Amino acid sequence: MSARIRLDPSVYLVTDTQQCGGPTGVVATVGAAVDGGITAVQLRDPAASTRELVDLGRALVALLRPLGVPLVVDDRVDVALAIDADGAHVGQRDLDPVSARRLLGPDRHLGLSVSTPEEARAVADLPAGTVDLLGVGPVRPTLTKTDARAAIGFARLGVVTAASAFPCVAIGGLRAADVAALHAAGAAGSAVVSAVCGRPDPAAAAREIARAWASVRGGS
Ligand code: TZP
Repeated sequence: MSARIRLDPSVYLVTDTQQCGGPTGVVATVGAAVDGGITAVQLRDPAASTRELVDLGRALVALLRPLGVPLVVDDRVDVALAIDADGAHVGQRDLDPVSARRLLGPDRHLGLSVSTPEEARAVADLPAGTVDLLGVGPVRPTLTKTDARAAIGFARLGVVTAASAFPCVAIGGLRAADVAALHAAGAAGSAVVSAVCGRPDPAAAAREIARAWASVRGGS
């Protein structure tokens, strides 16, 4: 029986080392955001060296594991395994999800980025248990990811979530005020970078998003 970790994607923080002012700032931001109520963290730093990513990842595992907040690593399945993270997230141009699952084993989380209903439907053809969560976006234009695809908007987000057999976390230019629209479009959560990273009060920024999700979910 698989003991795959449970990841609540409702308030999903994706880290940006530059926006946080460096690796120490990432750890401080994540710590504050946990106080604010984030439910999952993705370590993302495409510009970091492997060693820098491993060092930052280990610091985040040390912070988050005792608090029970899952950490996944963007793109780098090798780093996720090296630091004993809770999982990984891959994009359409990264390691394919079947290979990622083979490396991760059955118990870690695996997310996959999609932007179209076709990509969302294709996930259903993968072997059972390959992917746990889809990241859908960018919903709005974003300055955070320089090579992001064109923004899909909220209506198209709804089409993608309807085509998906998996929970979907929306990403791209999202703020607390978007949560009701995301929920209405079938998203299970919002993944945010600049709404929390680099904010003067990341705990308050995270809390605003967490409260918005609690409210649309009926206070749960
Ligand atoms: N993938 C699609 S958009 C994006 C990623 C990693 C960046 C989202 O950043 P922000 O600052 O929340 O728009």
